[in-house]
Amino acid sequence: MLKEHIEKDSVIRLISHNDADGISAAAVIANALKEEDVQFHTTIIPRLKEDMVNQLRSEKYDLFIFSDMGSPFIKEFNTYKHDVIVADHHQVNDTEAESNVVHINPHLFGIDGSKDLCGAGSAYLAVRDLDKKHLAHFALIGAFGDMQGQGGFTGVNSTILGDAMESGVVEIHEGLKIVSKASEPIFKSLAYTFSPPLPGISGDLEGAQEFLEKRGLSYGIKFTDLEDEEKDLLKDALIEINPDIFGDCYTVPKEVPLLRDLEEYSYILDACGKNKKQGLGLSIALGEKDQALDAALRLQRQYRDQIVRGLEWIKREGAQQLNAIQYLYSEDKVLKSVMGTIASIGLSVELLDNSKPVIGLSRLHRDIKISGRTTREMVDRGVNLGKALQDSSNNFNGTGGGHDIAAGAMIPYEAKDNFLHLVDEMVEYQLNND
Ligand SMILES: [Mn+2]
Repeated sequence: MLKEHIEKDSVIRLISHNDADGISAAAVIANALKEEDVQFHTTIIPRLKEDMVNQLRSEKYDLFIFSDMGSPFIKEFNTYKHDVIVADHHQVNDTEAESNVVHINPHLFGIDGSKDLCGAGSAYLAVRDLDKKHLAHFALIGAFGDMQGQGGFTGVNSTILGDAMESGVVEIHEGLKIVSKASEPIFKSLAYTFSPPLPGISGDLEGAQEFLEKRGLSYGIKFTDLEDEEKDLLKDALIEINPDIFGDCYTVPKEVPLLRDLEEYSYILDACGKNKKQGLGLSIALGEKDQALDAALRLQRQYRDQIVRGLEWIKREGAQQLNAIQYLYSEDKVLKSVMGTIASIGLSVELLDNSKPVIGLSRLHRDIKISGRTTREMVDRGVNLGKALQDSSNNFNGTGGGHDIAAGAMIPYEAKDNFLHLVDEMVEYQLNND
């Protein structure tokens, strides 16, 4: 379908999600279309809602592409007069796509969309056979953004890694998996490394400084400026905290240093999205450098400070406990903006109890935005947050869904306490009935 539209010189409408995965998904498609000299119009949004689906219906484009979103709306797209491609990886319903709709989603093939293929990966599959294997790294950046690559790539992701290696765009080498090795003083590199988590150091600037001082390492210089002996000393000390800190690093050799590491690239896109500068993220992925990169770096610094502030808050206040879940609630502007992220990191650096899913709540006027996160172990024990948040939010006229391990919802403010209790009951039920 895409090939036909490219040949017909169609004008294409691209709609994607505003997180690192969604921006990477847009980057795959936009780069592919740019290379084919196709005209397209991209919009990156926080979530796809029914009113937008209905409003797009009347726009005059030949083809719509939805990436990292769209699967819940196949029924609506079936009634569009246009052609539609949906490249998503979130949970699906049972509506089958009509002939005007191409639906790419790992769940349709029994593949786990929370670990084996991300939205950018689905988008990559849409363009892969148009001779676009050199764009495979964007699929992997999306996977990192979706927390899918951290323990090594599996499933379709590893097939895509194969494409990236084969086309020479990505290289793998062993090293310390700490961030900003060449751009920040070492104590910040350590404190801003959230994956793999370094308990006592990740998100803790003072903890990171103490750790380095105790070992006689200067904390104020960059990792790349350390002597080889010091690097070895640091490596051994970090491996004692978390052996995963040393391992495969994935790089794009042709990229500028700031964007060379795939995982760090995903953090830059994440920082752009979280600060409502998704256009900046996409333009970087389309090749803008200089001022665009400076602006992105500023956003990243600011975003990391916000995460550290959020983690300090969790350390100070802890989470509110229910039977089967725990929750975080804040009306603070900064904390609200990083709620989902600090919920994930709080679990991984063990600031939060790993045996209970965490529900982060951020008040937005009359609504509450919910971010739910849990661990792979809890999913194996039966927890499905996507289902719990979908069913419980629907019960209070809200909307929700996502993955078993990470999900989101929006509910009216008044429903907050009842909603939390319902989610608590549902998770308890999932655990007892698996
Ligand atoms: Mn995604």
